[in-house]
Amino acid sequence: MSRSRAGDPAAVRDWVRAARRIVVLSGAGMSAESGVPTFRDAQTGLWAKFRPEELATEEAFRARPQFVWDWYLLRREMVAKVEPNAGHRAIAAFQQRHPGRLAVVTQNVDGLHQRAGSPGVLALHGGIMEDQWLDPPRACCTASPPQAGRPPRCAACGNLRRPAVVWFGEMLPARELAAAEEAAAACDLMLVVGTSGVVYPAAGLARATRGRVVIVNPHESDLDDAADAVLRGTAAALLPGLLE
Ligand code: BV8
Repeated sequence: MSRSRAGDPAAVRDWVRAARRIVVLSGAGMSAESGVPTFRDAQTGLWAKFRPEELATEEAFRARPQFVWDWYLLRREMVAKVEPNAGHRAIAAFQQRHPGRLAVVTQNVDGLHQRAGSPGVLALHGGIMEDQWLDPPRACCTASPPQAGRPPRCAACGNLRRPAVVWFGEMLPARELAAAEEAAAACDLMLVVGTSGVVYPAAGLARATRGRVVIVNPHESDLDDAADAVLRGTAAALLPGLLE
């Protein structure tokens, strides 16, 4: 039995006012109005041209390191050119006005919540602007800077640099995931913004929470059935009015 019903922004605004602990669970749609393509929008999604298995996995990187590295470079350059949107800024401003009342849990790797000024962002899938060693680094790897290349590598042993993101089939960072699970369990309201709800364990947080679930999404998502209210609209248009 679906709990979701067409949501009324005024009612949700009252829920926000009454909530002591709020979690925002965001996905790629949170950054769409900043100009960052989402993963699954058919015409523009990052996966429209490729399937996730082809690119966002360790196997894909080991098989075609330059191809995958170049795809991340392209995304890194795009993210570097965009700005947080009114939705990111509304969340950060709310956190400034009400310290400790709202936690951001994001699936996004673009760093836009952090750049908008949100403190303590729980980035479940890492960050695209950083990279790390593909294999555990040896003394030679850390002795000198990686050799330039696509991807860069250790001049001595050939260990490759890889994007510091969580690929499919990889465990999420334990600290961030535990903190996100704790926040979801303790909150009395969860705003699920801009996610198709396809990727786990992140999407599972919206099903595990004790709090009311509100979805902010212009389209249907896999989490609509778990929602107490669905606001059919975009992050930048709706969040400023909800988070006063
Ligand atoms: C794990 C980083 C345990 C990389 C990402 C087989 C083997 C192993 C695991 C699995 C398996 N089969 C399934 C799994 C689990 C798997 C999974 O969930 N697969 C899915 C595809 C079924 N999960 C994992 O592998 C996770 N790890 O389970 O570890 C384990 C370990 C070993 C062995 C077994 C188990 C790791 C998942 C993390 C993957 N990394 N990102 C990179 O970015 O390159 S996920 C990637 O998808 C992004 O992080 C993205 O955020 C995320 C989810 O997508 P969304 O954010 O929801 O984006 P999407 O485009 O789908 O939706 C956008 C939404 O926004 C839409 O609804 C749209 O309507 C809306 N929208 C559009 N515009 C706006 C808007 N909303 C508001 N405003 C707007 N303006």
